Amino acid sequence: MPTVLSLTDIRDRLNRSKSITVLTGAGISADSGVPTFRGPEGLWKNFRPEELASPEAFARNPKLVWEWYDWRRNLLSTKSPNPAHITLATFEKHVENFWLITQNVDGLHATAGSRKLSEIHGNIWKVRCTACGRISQNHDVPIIYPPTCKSCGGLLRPHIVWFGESLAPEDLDASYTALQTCEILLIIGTSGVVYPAASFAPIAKNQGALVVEVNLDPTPHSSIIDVSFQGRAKDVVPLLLSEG
Ligand code: BV8
Ligand code: ZN
Repeated sequence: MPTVLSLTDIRDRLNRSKSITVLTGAGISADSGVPTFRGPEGLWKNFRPEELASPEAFARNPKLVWEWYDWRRNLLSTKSPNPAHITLATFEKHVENFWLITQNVDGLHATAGSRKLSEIHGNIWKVRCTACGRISQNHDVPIIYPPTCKSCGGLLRPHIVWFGESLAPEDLDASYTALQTCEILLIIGTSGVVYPAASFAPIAKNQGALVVEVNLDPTPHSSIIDVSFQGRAKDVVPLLLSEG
């Protein structure tokens, strides 16, 4: 009979743990008013991912892809971190080995103060030159199309990992190290359908980590999750990571 661990049990274990890895998805930013991808109000409801978040789409129609990202940047420019982001940024200071892996491109973890962080799908406020590869911050709202590189005049693209593109090796290395060494993996607000992030829970589980999930609904991970808390990230995360 699996032991039933209460929120207090998990909070105490998180407070005592020397090595914690956290994986977040769009659900943690939903409480900041940022639309998720696959929910009823999801971003993808009007488009198929391949239509916009892919190198083929950008090659075919860069203006359309930039219009979609410009719309998202405009929306995000009015959003702020919520208590879940802020709690994680504070908590990282109290743990010997802490790493936060986010699939989100909204930049809200960095804004909240998280520094031990891998933005494995990139960041919507960074652009990359398609000609010379230079990466820079760009907060222009709206974007004046076509956005061009200050160094070489090349066309800029969002510095985001699109479907069919590889993740940055340094982000994968940092993520795998964190997953293979953590005592606890805390998964917050992800539907667990996008790879390679969808393979992260089994990696931690296989090396003996306790896997805890916070989500509104059950997910494909739920079969290997040790403890699942059903609720909003902004409510549950501060309870789990409070000093107690
Ligand atoms: C790669 C940038 C290979 C875009 C994104 C078949 C099998 C295995 C793999 C594949 C396959 N077919 C294709 C692939 C590969 C593909 C993939 O996984 N496809 C999926 C759809 C099957 N993966 C890739 O292409 C990756 N690259 O594999 O490279 C390769 C190798 C060598 C050489 C070349 C290539 C790249 C993946 C990255 C794609 N980019 N984002 C953009 O954002 O503009 S992915 C996109 O989905 C977002 O980044 C998002 O973060 C991510 C995951 O979504 P979630 O974060 O989980 O969000 P979602 O809306 O789905 O879920 C929200 C959850 O929160 C829900 O569970 C909900 O219940 C919950 N929630 C809601 N509100 C709350 C809440 N929880 C708590 N509180 C709340 N308030
Ligand atoms: Zn350039």
